[in-house]
Amino acid sequence: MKSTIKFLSGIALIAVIIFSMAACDDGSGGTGNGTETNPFSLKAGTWANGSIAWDYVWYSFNVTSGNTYYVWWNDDYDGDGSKTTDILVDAYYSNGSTIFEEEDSAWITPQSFRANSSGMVKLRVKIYSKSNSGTFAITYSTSSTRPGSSSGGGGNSSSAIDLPPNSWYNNTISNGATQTYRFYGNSGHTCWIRWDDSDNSNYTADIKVGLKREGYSSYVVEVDDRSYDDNQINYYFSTSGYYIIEVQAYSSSGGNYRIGYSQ
Ligand SMILES: [Ca+2]
Ligand SMILES: [Ca+2]
Ligand SMILES: [Ca+2]
Repeated sequence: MKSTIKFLSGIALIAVIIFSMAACDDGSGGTGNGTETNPFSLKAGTWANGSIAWDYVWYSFNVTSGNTYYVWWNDDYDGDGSKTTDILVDAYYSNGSTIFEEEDSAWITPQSFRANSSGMVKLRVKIYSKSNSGTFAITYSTSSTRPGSSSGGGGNSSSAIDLPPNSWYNNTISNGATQTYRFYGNSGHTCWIRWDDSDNSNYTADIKVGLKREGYSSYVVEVDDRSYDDNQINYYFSTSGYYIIEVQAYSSSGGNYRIGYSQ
């Protein structure tokens, strides 16, 4: 009896190995059709651009038990502003057990998990609001640093903090320091950059703010206190691309402030 069980489990093991080899990503990415049975395979560190209208879109990658994995997505509200729909994401092991469910955001902070078994993990992307179909991008890595790529819009090689649209980012700054923020500007749109500091509120830092295109040294909006404008810059983008907001501590004593943008 024992030997029969051993034999059968040996067959099962071989079947599992053959199946995982067949399902294994060859490293090029881009296989699959996005269904649950044939998910798009993700390549570590590479952004996959997706679109969704009403159904689910499935992605997969293979994990090794004991290793930690990080998943990011770039969508409307929680991304760099280049994607047009808001998504929720579930993650499952191949046996169906849940890793995370209904997660809304993974841009500034990735969703991470330590694999408790080896094999395929599936990500199920669903649309947050059915009236808002559009684009998103998703990726994973074994490193906690968000992968950069022009295709996914995450190519942040600088120390700039990626700023999601329509939300405040709270920060502190010391005297004489410079801090930078990065976001995606869409051609044909006007962006509003607003901040609260000691000039207009109870925040303690006095900051001055400027705007430049990523990779350029000249400013498209010069660094200025701008308290006479009620702490805001509005700028019309004639060129799409990444822009850098530069914040400089203006007073002798630093402190805290908040900043945000919309377009
Ligand atoms: Ca979301
Ligand atoms: Ca001032
Ligand atoms: Ca100021």
